[in-house]
Amino acid sequence: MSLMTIERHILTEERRMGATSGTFTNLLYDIALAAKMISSEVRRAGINNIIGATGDVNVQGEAVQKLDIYSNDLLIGILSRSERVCAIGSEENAEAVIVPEQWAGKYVVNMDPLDGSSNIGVNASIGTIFSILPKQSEGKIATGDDCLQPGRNQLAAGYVMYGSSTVMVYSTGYGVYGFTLDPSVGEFVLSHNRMRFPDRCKYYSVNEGNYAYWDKPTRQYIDYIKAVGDSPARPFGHRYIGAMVADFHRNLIDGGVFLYPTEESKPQGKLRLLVEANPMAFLAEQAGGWATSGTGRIMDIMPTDLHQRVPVMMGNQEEVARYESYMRDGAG
Ligand code: AHM
Ligand code: MG
Repeated sequence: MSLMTIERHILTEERRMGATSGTFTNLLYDIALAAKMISSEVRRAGINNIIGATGDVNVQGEAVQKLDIYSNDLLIGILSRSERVCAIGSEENAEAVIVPEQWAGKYVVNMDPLDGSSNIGVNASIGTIFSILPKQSEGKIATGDDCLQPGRNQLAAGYVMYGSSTVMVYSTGYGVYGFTLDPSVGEFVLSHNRMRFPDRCKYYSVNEGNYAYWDKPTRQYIDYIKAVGDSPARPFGHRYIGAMVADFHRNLIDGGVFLYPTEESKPQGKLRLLVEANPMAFLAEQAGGWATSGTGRIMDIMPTDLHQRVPVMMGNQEEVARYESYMRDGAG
């Protein structure tokens, strides 16, 4: 039996990228290690809440932390001492974390340590999203601007989904690969080789409760995919978990599109360009799909702010193109 573990796979990918120092491999290992630790904490979340209920102290006498804070602190702790990373942009931190000179490396990581955190309380899927970029500034110490790069600069991106099993999906620009955590041995093992969106778009994922607040072309597009018709076969099924990682993952495997459009009260949508939209857009394109803000390719947007938001539509390439034409010309 030949098992492809994530460690072996990452090593092969680094060679393909022409990188030889091992730094990139080790950076992805670090993320996979953090993912295993977060996964274990996620699996204990209900127990910790019971134990921590009286004074936020668990059985070892440690303070019980909220899962999103735990994940953020863990990832920043591991990455900032690894000597592989110089700056970290996190959804949980107002400013970029700049790694001090003695530990500074050559990569930048933007991340959402625990996305979909409103799902924690109801035992539904959540995820970690990451984006790896090259350092741009001169010198050893990074600046906050190193995090503000367009998505097309990404060297790698991925997510970890804490669902019925824990799955890590990543790409270094040579296709998309998914690994399932075998909790009995603590290894991520290749389970989804060369992931591609199926040609048929079966599902759409959007918070349809906001229909009344969407712009007119978005409403018209959603009306179209819900109407009975052929080529493409409609109506599409509707699936929405409320955690981008889980909604994206289903659409990637079964065929679909994910949307978070603008709303009257959210003129830029809800999702963050650097920590949510760009890494998922990188994966979407690598899996034969596409990702648009409605007016253009997400990965071409020049960021100006770490927490900038962007409207998102991604997945099946043909449907993303159709949505763009609705946004441009209105219903046909
Ligand atoms: P979060 O970063 O605060 O968890 O919010 C992001 C999440 C996404 O995972 C998900 O797609 C979206 O928010 C759901 O939002 P809504 O509840 O408005 O549908
Ligand atoms: Mg998030």
